[in-house]
Amino acid sequence: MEVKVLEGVFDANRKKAEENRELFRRHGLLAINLMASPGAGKTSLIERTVALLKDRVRVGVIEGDIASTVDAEKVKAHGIPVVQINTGGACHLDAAMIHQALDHLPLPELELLIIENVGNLVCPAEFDLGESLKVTILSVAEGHDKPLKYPLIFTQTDALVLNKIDLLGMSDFDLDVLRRTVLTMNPDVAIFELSCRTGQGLESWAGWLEGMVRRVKSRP
Ligand SMILES: Nc1nc2c(ncn2[C@@H]2O[C@H](COP(=O)(O)OP(=O)(O)OP(=O)(O)O)[C@@H](O)[C@H]2O)c(=O)[nH]1
Ligand SMILES: [Mg+2]
Repeated sequence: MEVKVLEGVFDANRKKAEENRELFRRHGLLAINLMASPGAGKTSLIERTVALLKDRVRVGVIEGDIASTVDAEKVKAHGIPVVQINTGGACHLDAAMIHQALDHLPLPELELLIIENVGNLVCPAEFDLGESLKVTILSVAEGHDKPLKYPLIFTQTDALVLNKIDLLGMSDFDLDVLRRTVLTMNPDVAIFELSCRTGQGLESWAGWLEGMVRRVKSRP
């Protein structure tokens, strides 16, 4: 019985996600589902990315949190459209929440939509939002063993951002082990090593993202 209930939940989510995907396709919009543990640097990466791209790419953001508008306020200060979703306890965003939030964004004016998921390496991986790309952040402070412990999110992700590389000398984080582990699980993943604190590596990430936006826009 429990299994059937869960299947129903995933099935309903899949249908809504397809509706979102079609909406993004119709508007020529690249939608990113940004996932990571609490504190890995999702909001910091959004702020840095917006600052780098906002003169060239029209960006909108959906902020997902269990509670508060802290992150939405930080991003709003950059002068772009932002919608806050408070899940009220749920540990992830789902496609229906995104569908509702999209009513409050000027979709025809946007080229890139960044969705900050709830901080968690487990539940967000289970729910398709209709996104064009999944991007996962791992920060140096969390340790290089996380892909082995939370394989689904690292196996599915299109890009992995390794954040907080400014802390490399202060921890036992092994970049080679991390790269080898992730590439064994997910050989096509794009890996970016950067620091939202110092700015190192951000140009390369932003350039890749802008290329993805242009690619989606040029699709017939
Ligand atoms: N040293 C260092 N600190 C960073 C870096 N990026 C972010 N931080 C800090 O890490 C903390 C958490 O960053 P956030 O961007 O709020 O992380 P988040 O993933 O959005 O967190 P939640 O939304 O709570 O899940 C903040 O104090 C940031 O200033 C980095 O590259 N290096
Ligand atoms: Mg955040």
